[in-house]
Amino acid sequence: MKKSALITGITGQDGYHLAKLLHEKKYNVFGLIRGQQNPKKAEVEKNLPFVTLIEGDLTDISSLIRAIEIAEPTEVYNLAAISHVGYSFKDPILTADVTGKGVLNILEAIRLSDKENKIRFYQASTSEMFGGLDYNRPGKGYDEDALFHPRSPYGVAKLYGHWITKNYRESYGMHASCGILFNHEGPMRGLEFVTRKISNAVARISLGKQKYIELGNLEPKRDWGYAGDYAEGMWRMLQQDKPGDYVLATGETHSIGEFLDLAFKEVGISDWKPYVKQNPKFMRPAEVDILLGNPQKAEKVLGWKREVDFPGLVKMMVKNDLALESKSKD
Ligand code: NDP
Ligand code: GDR
Repeated sequence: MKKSALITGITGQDGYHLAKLLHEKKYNVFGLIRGQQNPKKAEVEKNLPFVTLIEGDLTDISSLIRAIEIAEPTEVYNLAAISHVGYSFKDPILTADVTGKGVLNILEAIRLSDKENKIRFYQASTSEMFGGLDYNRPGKGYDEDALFHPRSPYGVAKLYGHWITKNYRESYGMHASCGILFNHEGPMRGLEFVTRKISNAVARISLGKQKYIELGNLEPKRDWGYAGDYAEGMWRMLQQDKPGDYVLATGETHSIGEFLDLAFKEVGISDWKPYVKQNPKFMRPAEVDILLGNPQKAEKVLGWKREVDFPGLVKMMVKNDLALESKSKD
């Protein structure tokens, strides 16, 4: 029987990569899209023409039950969230409703609809649950057993989503897994995230369309991988006989300064300082200073390994933005 997947967050970066992967693997792919006249709908229809879109919202359980009735999925991937950490400080209640309680809504929708308990479920958990403070094992990195200490309304809401998923696994025997993913980026990353903001600005600066870029804190370090590699890991988690939680990460950490170094070098600029201004507007009330993941379990159990390294990722993103910006007029 052909497998069928329902992806929430289909308009996002990961929705794009996962939908492509599942289509290659011959799944019927359904995507939950929110809102009347969602501005990203046309783009999704163009990029992912094989996806059947179903209107719904993570905060509306009736729409989730309906989506499950229509898609009859064998797998559900819950990628939808208010996912911007900085924004979550501005709208913490909405973040709790979507990123936290939204997970409960979709789990309940599955439990109520799936009488035979056959649907496999993936929850998009995050390295933001660790928070960087208890970084007490330098060189080893956070693994599945490390302490959680979220530092933002987003991280706190995700921690609820993580634990409620584990609770449904333990209480109802659901095949429900959490991928604790460290930052993953690429050409489909939203412009509001720091890597894409930089790659886009570097392209525009080199083409004379922009003079400088405004950023917040340049010190934080992140374990940055390529989003395409991480979609493969999500799928592998749901192919296991037993559900579980897995860290996906590169095992390397780099500062925003290092990202700037490589990105500007890509367009022949060796000193980026004249092109970067700091603006407190982009700083957060609490910061996650350093994240480093330990993906040993995923490597061993899932046979997963990232393919794209840090310089390769930066190069890919700058080249993509150069091509896009060379074509567009503004
Ligand atoms: P994006 O921000 O690119 O996408 C988020 C998606 O959630 C969008 O499709 C958005 O739809 C949707 N969404 C937001 N609110 C709702 C709602 N109320 N109902 C239904 N859909 C909604 O995120 P990514 O693709 O980068 O990340 C995917 C998931 O993985 C997220 O949950 C994120 O928190 C998590 N994650 C991401 C990491 C990363 O580095 N990318 C790392 C670890 C975890 P719309 O277009 O309508 O706004
Ligand atoms: P992050 O990603 O918070 O790690 O969350 P983001 O790219 O937003 O920030 C990374 C670091 O860069 C610093 N920073 C800036 N960030 C943004 N967005 N804009 C700026 O101008 C800027 N200047 C400096 C931030 O302070 C931060 O330290 C991402 C999201 O995808 C989450 O959903 C996901 O869970 C985590 O990655 C893992």
